[in-house]
Amino acid sequence: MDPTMALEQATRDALERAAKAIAGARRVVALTGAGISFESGVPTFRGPGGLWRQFRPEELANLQAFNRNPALVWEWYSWRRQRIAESRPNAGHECLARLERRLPAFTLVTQNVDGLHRQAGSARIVELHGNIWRSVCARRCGVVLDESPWETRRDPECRWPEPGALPRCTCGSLLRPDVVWFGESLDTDVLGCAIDEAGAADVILVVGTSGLVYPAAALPDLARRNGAATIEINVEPTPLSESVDIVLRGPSELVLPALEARL
Ligand code: BJW
Ligand code: ZN
Repeated sequence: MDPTMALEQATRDALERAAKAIAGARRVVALTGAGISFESGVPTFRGPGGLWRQFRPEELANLQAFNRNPALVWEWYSWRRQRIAESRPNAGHECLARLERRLPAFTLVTQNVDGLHRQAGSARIVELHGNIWRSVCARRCGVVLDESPWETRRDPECRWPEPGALPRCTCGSLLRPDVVWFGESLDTDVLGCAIDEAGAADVILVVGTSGLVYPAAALPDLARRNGAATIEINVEPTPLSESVDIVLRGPSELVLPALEARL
């Protein structure tokens, strides 16, 4: 079935306008959030079935929680890794990977830590909040352990211990997930790159994010103030919906292929 058939007439009109903006753009940025991975089976944070409905962020997604109870935090991240390992990129991820190959300059800025964009074939990716498959030394001695399912190179000194024990760095400190927790600063180079790309974009696609978490949530407005057309793809209204130029209301796994079909 043509994916557009499932979308409202209003969305179909907006799709035409969005496709026109993208086709005329030199530089396109996509900012993605948890919603793009929902159909792949990766839970979002907020909303029905979201992680924050089942778990309290302050008990799991901050440094104080890790220092207080690293075993609990690692248990949660290991469970999430398992969920992600069982998931596959969906039509939305695949579509963005194709847009990167097709458009003159396309950058993917993601808040997601699941690695599904890379698995789908995207290459030019800015991971704002880190990656769940990487661990780093909690004392920041520089050691990084990459356990992505597709990563074959391993640091032989630094690996997961017996079940029940916590992973340790070669320096003796604990390893922690290489993700950005609340209250932690984003990597300066990573954030700088996202700001440069958003500031230079002619079009920014904002896909599957609640637009509540900063500084990521400020990127669409930054792009708009620098002259970009702003397009939101989401199943629900968000605080960003009011200020974007085009709203495409629907699931990204349907809307993105429908948009691509019009390019
Ligand atoms: C679909 C769909 C489908 C579903 N198709 N759509 C300025 C103002 C106010 C506060 C701050 C500010 N600057 C900084 C702050 C503090 C804080 C913050 O933003 N707080 C707000 C919550 C108020 N920010 C920080 O602390 C950041 N650090 C920082 O700025 O450092 C400097 C500083 C420090 C201290 C003080 C001040 C400045 C760090 C933020 C780190 C966020 N970390 C997390 C966890 C990552 C690790 C992990 O995964 O465990 O990142 S929190 C969580 O939220 C995760 C996500 O990346 C992030 C965003 O969530 P996202 O992706 O938007 O998901 P959801 O679930 O919220 O939304 C899903 C959406 O999809 C929904 O809209 C659905 O409708 C939609 N959807 N199915 C399309 N099929
Ligand atoms: Zn170390």
